[in-house]
Amino acid sequence: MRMQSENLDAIIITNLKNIYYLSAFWGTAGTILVTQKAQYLLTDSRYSIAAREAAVDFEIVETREAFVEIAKLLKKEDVSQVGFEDGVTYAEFQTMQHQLAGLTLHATTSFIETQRQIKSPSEIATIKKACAISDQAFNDLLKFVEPGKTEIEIANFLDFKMRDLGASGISFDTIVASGKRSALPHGRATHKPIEFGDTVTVDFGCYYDHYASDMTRTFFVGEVSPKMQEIYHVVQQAQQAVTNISAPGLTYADYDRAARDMIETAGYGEAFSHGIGHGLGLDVHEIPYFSKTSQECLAEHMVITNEPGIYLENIGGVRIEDDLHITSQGVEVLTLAPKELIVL
Ligand SMILES: [Mn+2]
Repeated sequence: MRMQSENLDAIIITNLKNIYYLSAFWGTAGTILVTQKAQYLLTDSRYSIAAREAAVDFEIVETREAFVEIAKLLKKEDVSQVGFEDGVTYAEFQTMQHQLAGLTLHATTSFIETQRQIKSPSEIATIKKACAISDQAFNDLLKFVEPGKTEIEIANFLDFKMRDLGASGISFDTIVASGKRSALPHGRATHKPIEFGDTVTVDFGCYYDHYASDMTRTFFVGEVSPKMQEIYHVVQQAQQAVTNISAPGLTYADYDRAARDMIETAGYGEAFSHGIGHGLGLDVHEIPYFSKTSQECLAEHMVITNEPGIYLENIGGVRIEDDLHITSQGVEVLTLAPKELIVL
């Protein structure tokens, strides 16, 4: 951990996904304390057996008052500078200040999330399974969609299908936006029925063994207008350009620009209104987040999304999103569902 470089004698980890990342313990209550000498996982009686089984490198402390115990543990060591995660609630911060009075508390940002950006081989294997489930659900969806089915029925089909295939749940509320509603980048599924000639954008993902997938596909029902066909091909080419250029060392700005340049050249710059993507792992949205100006660089074994889109109000929208694994040689595309223009 980065404790030494940040001059911390100890750090308190409260984010449950960071706790899982460090200890392999998954629960709804837990706190990790790491000092220069030892590492502890504090949790209550509901979880102590599970914690002992999973978090084999941690000393398990059973308590309902983690910060009271942390104060006792820290008193035994010569500790003065204590880090905590800046995502704590205000109430947790107040408890911490009260129970750890006398110690100097330092808020840290993305302390563990920074490490989480670089995935291990087993994390990548798990994300691949989550992606394969999404791929299969999409392929099955193409046989299910027909005029008359509502957006909510389509969303529910994807959600149930992913669970059927072994997912523990969905990684976010499934987006289904059809017809003119496809111009809403994050249109929530409604009772609107699919009509002949509709564009349909689905953005969905699942959790498999705690790791997320996130994929978007746009397809057409019955027929596709020349305009929608045009923007589909612009997005498809822009999305492919990003995948082609991806490799360790590429700046976040260039990652974004690869798609944005093509979309601007085609005359739709204004209609690509969001970022090109984000990191993916235990959280469906995690660092890195790509900005148009960041000079930070892609690194080997990041898992990120590539999701350009064009949204034309009162006409429709297209987004195509893949999950990418950055490799030493370039990129491995993890979501493999078809991307050619599909008219059902
Ligand atoms: Mn996404």
